[in-house]
Amino acid sequence: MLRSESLRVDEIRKDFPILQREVHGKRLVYLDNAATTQRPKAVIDATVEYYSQHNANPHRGVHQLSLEATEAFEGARSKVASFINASTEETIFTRGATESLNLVRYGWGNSHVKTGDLIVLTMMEHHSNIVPWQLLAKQTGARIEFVGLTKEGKLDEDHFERLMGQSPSIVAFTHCSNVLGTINDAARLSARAKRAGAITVVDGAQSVPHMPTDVRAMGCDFLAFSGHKMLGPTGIGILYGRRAILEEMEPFQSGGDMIKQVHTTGATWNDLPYKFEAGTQDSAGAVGLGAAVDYLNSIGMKRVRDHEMALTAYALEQMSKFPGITVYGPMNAKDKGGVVSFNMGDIHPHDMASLLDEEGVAIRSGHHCAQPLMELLDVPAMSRASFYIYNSFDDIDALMQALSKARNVFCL
Ligand code: 7TS
Repeated sequence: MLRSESLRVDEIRKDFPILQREVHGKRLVYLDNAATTQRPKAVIDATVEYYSQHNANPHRGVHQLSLEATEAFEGARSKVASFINASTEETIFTRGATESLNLVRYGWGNSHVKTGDLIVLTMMEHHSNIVPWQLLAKQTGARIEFVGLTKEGKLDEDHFERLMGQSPSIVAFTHCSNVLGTINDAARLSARAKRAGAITVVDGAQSVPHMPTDVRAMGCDFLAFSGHKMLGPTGIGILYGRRAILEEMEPFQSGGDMIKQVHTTGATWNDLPYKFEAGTQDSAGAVGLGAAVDYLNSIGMKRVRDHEMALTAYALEQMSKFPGITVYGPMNAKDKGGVVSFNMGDIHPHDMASLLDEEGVAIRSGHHCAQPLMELLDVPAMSRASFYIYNSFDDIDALMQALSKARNVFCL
């Protein structure tokens, strides 16, 4: 296979201070990007600059610093909104994908879902897109059905279609699986779910960081994602919501800034998006996320996707040649994000990850917060390598070398 890198990885790596360090005396090969990515200096500097020069509470003062903090905070919102082709009113800051999904569960679910309603999820969801709906179902008496998967680890389209025939009220699915890497056709699924009368909730935690995103083209009602999986700080994320739905939705949390007026007899809600941003927000986190968006835009999301596809194709090719390795999910890089989950013989994934760590190779092992999927595939856990813009073909070679070593250690 051609090892042609569409990105200047050697140049990109220089922007990431942490990639300069060693682990156990070895070059750090960071392949745990689906858990969290590393931060470029531009993101670190943007948060330091905000705290050093502009820090105050946005929206709450007329003094210079408060105005500057407001400008920085709202400027970050504009950057994120254009990144996903949304309006700023539809771009709500949250603490991350998990909080975004909980916002929909409370804000929309509490007032719309009734006993006997159907919530449709898929067997490849992260717990963050399962448990909120289970709690909603418990509270309301709704029922949940999970769309099954094909042998290849793709969505069972016939099953999806049958469930759409039952007029669900919510269809929530991941755009890209954090375990199988499977990319779902979010536009097609959203359109079908809408025709069935459902609202559509797309978990974009593993897609927005890795490919061009256009919420209008996707046609979903909600899209949730996290800053820390796209070079940004932890503790900041986004919920995109379609304006008409957000307008009629109840607030999630309540307190300062989300109100228009409060009287002893009641309160009225602020305009969008503030209605859903109660209390002092993580403005430094938002500024950092804005810088992350700038950084990704400077590369171009199409190039990000192409680079990850090339790495994934190479990793899949190497792994399929490697005796004793089982890879989970689609084997064609076009169908998946930069995520390769695998097991080798009966080596426990935790032992595998520890052994790889000794070689400087950071991967994740475990159930990846997708226990229903582990049960479906009948494995307790998996090892997972996941890629981003600063990974190279050399990183995958290092992974394969470490896997060879593991095979020898375990005498397979
Ligand atoms: N949805 C998906 C598809 C995810 O992969 C994750 C995190 C979340 C939601 C939750 O994101 P958070 O930022 O709110 O925590 N996934 C992983 C993972 O695969 N390994 O560590 C975290």
